[in-house]
Amino acid sequence: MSELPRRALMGVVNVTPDSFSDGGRYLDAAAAIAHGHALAAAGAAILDIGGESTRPGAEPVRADEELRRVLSVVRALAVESGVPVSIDTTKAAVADAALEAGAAMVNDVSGGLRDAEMLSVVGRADAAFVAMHMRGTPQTMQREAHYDDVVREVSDALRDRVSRAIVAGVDPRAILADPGIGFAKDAEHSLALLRALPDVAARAGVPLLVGTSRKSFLGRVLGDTAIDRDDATLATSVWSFAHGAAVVRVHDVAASRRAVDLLDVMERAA
Ligand code: PMM
Repeated sequence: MSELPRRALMGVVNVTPDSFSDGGRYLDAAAAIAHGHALAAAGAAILDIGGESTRPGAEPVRADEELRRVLSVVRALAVESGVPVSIDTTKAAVADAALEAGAAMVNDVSGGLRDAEMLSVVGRADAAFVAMHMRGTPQTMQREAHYDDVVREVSDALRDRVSRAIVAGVDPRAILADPGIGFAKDAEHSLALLRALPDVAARAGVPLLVGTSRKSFLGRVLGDTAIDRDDATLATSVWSFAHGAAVVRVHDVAASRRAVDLLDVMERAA
């Protein structure tokens, strides 16, 4: 996958019992595959399949269990969905098997830092790579949300992750950087990064992927943690594309697709 589509929506397929918004809904492979088809039909340009929750405090999953959850889903959707499949993992062994099964992209929330083999696996397969920023692990990350200048520190860390990927043989045109909204960031950090997306992209040196979908900061910044997070996600999807993001990762693809199509029409009219 060397060409990334413009303003692509990445649809989330979590094959986990414990993801924060949809844990347990698609744990069965047939349900996950059906959900992937529905997201592709709703306008997802990429399907992101994950078998390990990254919610704060989530229990780690062994590679064999992660593979048991995702591999048949990756294989089926890579062949049948008509859109590229991404594997959301920090483990090189899982990435390797998923790429072998037809995935075209690896989405690594550790940006290639957690597993020393990850970047060479991606490079060898000539796959696309999402380098996300986080600190620590899902167990420890909330304690590490301390920055003097969150935009500069996250952007510089992303640039470093991108450089490492290029050195390891990943095609620079197939790399996306992701500021990692909510990962070792409090609500103010997440807002600051969203406001500065063009700066983050310029400093990171590659196009951005942004993931705000259903995250808790949406309620926190509005002072109401009981809000409908899918509604709030729409505003951030449109904002992210309007400020230069190449890919936005969402659970409710149909709603974001309509909002982003409207953004395109409004921009053309202008
Ligand atoms: N967020 C989650 C999982 N994977 N990957 C990237 N690149 N960016 C994100 O923001 C991101 C991610 C957590 O959300 P989920 O548990 O609902 O999938």
